[in-house]
Amino acid sequence: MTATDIRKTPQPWWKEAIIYQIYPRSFKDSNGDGIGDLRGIIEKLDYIQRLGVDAVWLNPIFTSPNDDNGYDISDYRNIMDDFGTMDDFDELLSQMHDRGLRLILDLVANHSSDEHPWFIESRKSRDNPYRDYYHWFPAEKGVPPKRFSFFDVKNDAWKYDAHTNSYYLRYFSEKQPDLNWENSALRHEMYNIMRFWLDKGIDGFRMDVIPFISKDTNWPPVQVYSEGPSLHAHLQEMHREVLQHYNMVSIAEGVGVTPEKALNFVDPERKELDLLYHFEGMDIGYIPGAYKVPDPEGVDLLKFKQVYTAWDKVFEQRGWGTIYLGNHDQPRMLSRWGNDDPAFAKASAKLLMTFLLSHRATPFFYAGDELGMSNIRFDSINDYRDIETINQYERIRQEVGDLKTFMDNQKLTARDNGRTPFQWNSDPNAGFSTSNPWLKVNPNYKTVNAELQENDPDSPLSFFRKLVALRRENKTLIYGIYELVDATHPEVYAYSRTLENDRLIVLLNFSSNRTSISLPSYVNEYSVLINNLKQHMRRDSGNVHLEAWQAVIIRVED
Ligand code: TEU
Ligand code: CA
Repeated sequence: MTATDIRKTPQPWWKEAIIYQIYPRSFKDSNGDGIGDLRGIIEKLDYIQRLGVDAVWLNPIFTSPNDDNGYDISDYRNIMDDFGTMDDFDELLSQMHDRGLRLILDLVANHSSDEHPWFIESRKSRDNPYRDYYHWFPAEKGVPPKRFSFFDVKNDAWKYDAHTNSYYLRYFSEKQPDLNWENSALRHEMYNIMRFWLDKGIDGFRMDVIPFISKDTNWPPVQVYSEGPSLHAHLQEMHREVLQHYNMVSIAEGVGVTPEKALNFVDPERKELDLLYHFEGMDIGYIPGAYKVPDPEGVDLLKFKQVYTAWDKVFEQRGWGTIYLGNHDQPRMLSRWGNDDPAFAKASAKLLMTFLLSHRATPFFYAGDELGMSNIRFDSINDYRDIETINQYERIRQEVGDLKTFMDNQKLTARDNGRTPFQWNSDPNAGFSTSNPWLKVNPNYKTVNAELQENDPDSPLSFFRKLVALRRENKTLIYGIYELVDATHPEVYAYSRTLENDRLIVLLNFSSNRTSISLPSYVNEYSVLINNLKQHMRRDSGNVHLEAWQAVIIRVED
């Protein structure tokens, strides 16, 4: 897309937006039950607005038994008791809109809770009208063909249900039965649920594991779950029936989607979805094929550069990208990709923000990362609340595996590391709650919290606000062509962003060592737009010298 294209055709709001993700359970507890809630978010809307972000993505807020913290929905048209009431929701939405903030909800359409009325009916008998809302396999036909479950203790996605002598499919927990999208009646139920929330005025949906919704019900052996036979037919029907009728953004959680397949979801010509976020970056630094085992070699920056460069290329002509380094399924980005040692935490937190806000992609920024929140590194399995960790622990225990190594690995990789309560201030429970929180607070909250950083010009929080303003003031950071600089440098990730005759270069030293890199030959003079350290970036002839975790964006001057 050229600069004239951008000027000529008004771009959708979500291309220029920064989307702030809030895990409601951990953001702010307003009624002292130790669980975050909608009124807590309302209390903090001024804070959110002052960040300068444009939209908020809330993880599921719907009625749920919370087997998987809301990703198991038992009533799609009601608010989870823990989080408040529909009146609270209406108040939140209207106050967000008053502040110019958009609201994106989390649509969990691949599966429901087993406590949803549909499933309660479906499991009653083989001829129940709701039977085909789910995937059942009659046991007299033998054992169903292998399907993998992320959360099952034996990774077996078929769960036997004696009442009708059948198995039901669930890629996740046994309380999350997969919905049958090959059944048109179910699809239209889901479209009505989407209209219900869109008619209330929400601004979009993040769609949970949406690539998985289509299944070949002959159950052939498959390795890839994100390319079911009718997947794109379903998404095109969803677009026709619902999405095209609203000014909204549709975002695929692109689990299993490769760069080659991404445009099948978000090429505007296909009239399916708008955005997709991928997982390829999230595999870096883990041993391939093992369950979240950190690579002793750590993060391979060359691989990291290759992945994010490849994903920028996907959207060079059509579609639009997204970028993230943390969310509720990932450990804290500071601990995973930066260095949370106090000597480097501040600099590396700011460097990671600079990475996220300087790509040609919509940034998804996870609440707490603006403070440099880091992994809590639980010692005991009893501290964990995440079904994924708990069931994996049980699997290894049953296999008489190495639980100590598993627990050590979870200190870097567990999802609960990214779900600890938001650190507001140095009051008890970091000001998140007046009573014991549902998940322990990181003990570093006395030194890492929003109140301490609010008026500190050198804090990660202040730096984030500066970056948000910089991105807004420089369309080159949003729309500029991306080009990798020095692909082989082992410590520095550098890339240029060019829009017409404006050229910026982003220089990120992803290491705890001082290093240097030669600037492209076309650089003579430059001005510094932002630097995460007080120290200037030293230059001698064609080289620049970067301190540990130093992040600098320069403008090339003629
Ligand atoms: O995640 C889908 C998914 O693939 C992740 O569960 C990830 O692969 C897993 O966490 C391994 O790290 C979505 C939601 O984001 C996640 O929170 C839910 O647990 C899951 O779907 C089921 O709804
Ligand atoms: Ca609460």
